[in-house]
Order: sequence, then C-alpha cells, then structure tokens
Amino acid sequence: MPTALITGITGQDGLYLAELLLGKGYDVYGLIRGQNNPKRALVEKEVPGVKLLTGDITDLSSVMRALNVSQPDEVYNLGAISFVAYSWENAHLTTQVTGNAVLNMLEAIRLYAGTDIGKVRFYQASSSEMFGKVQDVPQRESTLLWPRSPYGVAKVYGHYMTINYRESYGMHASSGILFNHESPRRGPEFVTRKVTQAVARISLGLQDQISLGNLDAKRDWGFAGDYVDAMWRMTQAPEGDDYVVATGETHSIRELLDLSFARVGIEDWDKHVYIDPQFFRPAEVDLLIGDPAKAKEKLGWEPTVTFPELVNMMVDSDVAQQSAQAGA
Ligand code: NAP
Ligand code: F7E
Repeated sequence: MPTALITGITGQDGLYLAELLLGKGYDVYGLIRGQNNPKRALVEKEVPGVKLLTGDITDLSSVMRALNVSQPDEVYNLGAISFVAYSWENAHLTTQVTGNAVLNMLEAIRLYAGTDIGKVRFYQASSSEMFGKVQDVPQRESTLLWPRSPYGVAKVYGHYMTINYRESYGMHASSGILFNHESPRRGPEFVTRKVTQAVARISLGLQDQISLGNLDAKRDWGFAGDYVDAMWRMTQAPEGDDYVVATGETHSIRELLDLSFARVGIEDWDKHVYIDPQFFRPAEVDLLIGDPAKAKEKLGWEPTVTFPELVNMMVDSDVAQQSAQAGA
C-alpha cells in the first residue's frame, strides 16, 4: 500500500486529495499546524482515515519529523497562504509560507531520501497567478511568468525551486500550474464561494446585498475534485514535469453572478450587488485561460465538470447549508 503525506490537509484541495488517495488504498498522512487548529475536527469528520501529524512547513524540523514518521512514497505540498488579496497585507509572511517553505519541503525530502532520491515523489501546488499580466492567450507551460501579487511572486519561487531540485538532484518533482478550482469546500473568502453563499442567503431572505470588487476579471474555473486527480496523475508519471491544469474556458465575475442568481430564480441581480472599492486589488490579474493540452496528452487528464455545473453544485450546496443553519 503506497503512503502519501499531504501538507495543507485542512484546505479545499487537501480534503479532496485525501479522499481520492484513501479511495485508491493509500495510507494517508496529513500535516496540520497549530496547537489547536480549529479545522482539525473537519478533517477528522470528512476524511477519518487520515493520520494527522502536527507541523508547519516553515519549520524544517517538523517537516523532517513528519517524513520520518510517515515514510511517504509521495509528498503533496498544498500548504500555503493562498488568498491573493491577503498577500499584499502580509507580503513577508506569504513569502515565507508560500515561497520559502517550498525549499524546506524539497530540502527535507533530499535529506530524508539520502542516496535514494527516487524513493519520494514530490508535487508542488503552483498556480496560474504566476502568469499575472498574461503574455500569451491561452497560457501554457512555456508562457513567460509575470506575477502581479506577493502571492504570485512566492509561487514563482516555489515553481522554479521545484524545477531546480528535479534538474540538480534528479528528484521526481512536479509542478502543477493549476488554474482556479472551486467546490462546495472552497473558502468563503474566494469570489465563487462568496457569491454562492450570498446568493443562497438572498434567496432565503437572510440578506439583501453582496459587496464585491472588480466584476470584469475573467478566470478559468474548474472543479477541485477533478484537479486533485491531475495532481495524482503527475506523481504516477514516469518523470516529474510541469503541467498546466485548466478547462480552457474563461468566464467573468458577471457571468458567475448571472448563473448563480439564475439558479435561485433571480434574473435581475443588479439591485443585490454593491461595488465596494475595498475589494479592488493593487494590481489585478485581468484574464486567465489555460491550455491543458499537455496534461491531456501526457497524463490523460480532462475536466469532467462544466462551469454551469460547478456553479449549480455550489449554489445548491449553499442553499442546503444556509437552510439547515436558519432552521437550526
Ligand atoms: P486553502 O483551502 O487555502 O488551503 C491552504 C492550506 O494551507 C490549509 O490547509 C492551511 O492550513 C495550510 N497552511 C497555511 N499555512 C501553513 C503553514 N505554515 N504550514 C502548513 N500548512 C499551512 O487552499 P486550496 O484551495 O486547498 O489550495 C491548495 C494549494 O494549491 C495552495 O498551495 C494554493 O496556493 C494552491 N492553488 C490553489 C488554487 C485554487 O484555485 N484553489 C489554484 C492554484 C494553486 P490552516 O488550516 O492551518 O490554515
Ligand atoms: O478572485 C475578483 C478578484 O479571490 C478571483 C486562489 O485560489 O486562484 C485563486 O486566486 C477574481 C479576482 O481568486 C471580489 O479581483 C471581485 O480577479 O476568487 P479569488 P484568485 O485571486 O484568482 C488562484 C489560481 C490561486 O492560486 C489562489 O490561491 O475575483 N473579485 N470581487 C473578488 N475576489 C474576491 N476574493 N472577493 C471579492 O469580493
């Protein structure tokens, strides 16, 4: 039975990946930070088969300890400060967690594996935010990186460090350049979930308005359950490599609003949406659209959930959740 160690186990992707790997018969360990992480109960409830180890990816000794205890065949580094807006307000911390800690992970694996560098396969959660001010449309693996936020800059560092460990030490290390992916487990600070939660509450008469920033930004949104499957396929490939994981379609926040409100029978959403300048970013990423041709050809990966299906799934889940809370 293969063994996997996942950092970022309490996050959206950590939960989906743990489910996927447990379903395949893996022994799954998750690194959880803090002496009393409030999301521990969620992990224990949703993926009870996961064995939790305390640690922080900025703390090399805790990562070494987790490797020694779990003895993993595969390590998935999903831990990060992942909210782009927050990264301007906490740029140094974001650099340490989202950027420098990738080096900790790689170095810990190198030290742990010793002369048998091939015994651990590594996945790094890179991001389409690295494309920032996009230099190609659509974006692919060869597109010049031009990050537009401290988060994006930190991810570029992690991406190149992953490539460097592959080239320097022959490590099986892959960098997944994942475009935005969402689900009912998405954090409520991200725009999709913020919208679907608010739409659910508006439809139930629990609130009247939602405050948003730039409605013209466009994103290539897919379903998180599909994207963790791409991560796993990368660690199964004969060699480590870099892959764009995307749907190849792009939609604006306005289209997200159209579909979300339509799902609850509201066609004219203008009166419910308030533009608040606090949600505009110092530098915006205007357009993201990925070309997943390499992932399709080399990994046999394809998205299975369309954008309207994703929005409906999230709105329906939030309506059920909000109704249950209101009734409780
Ligand atoms: P998420 O829900 O924000 O989860 C982030 C995870 O990182 C949480 O489990 C968090 O744990 C953990 N973490 C934060 N600081 C840590 C530290 N110092 N040590 C250890 N763990 C730490 O993010 P996600 O959407 O699942 O994304 C997973 C990864 O993919 C992230 O690296 C993200 O940047 C990247 N990514 C995401 C997308 C997307 O659209 N979702 C796209 C491209 C790349 P706590 O509970 O302790 O805070
Ligand atoms: O913003 C606009 C905002 O915060 C999307 C992370 O998972 O994906 C995510 O980063 C767009 C931006 O995601 C609001 O300006 C308008 O243009 O949902 P988001 P993100 O910044 O694209 C990438 C791939 C990652 O790697 C990240 O970890 O929506 N927008 N109004 C808003 N965004 C938010 N959050 N809130 C608003 O009120």
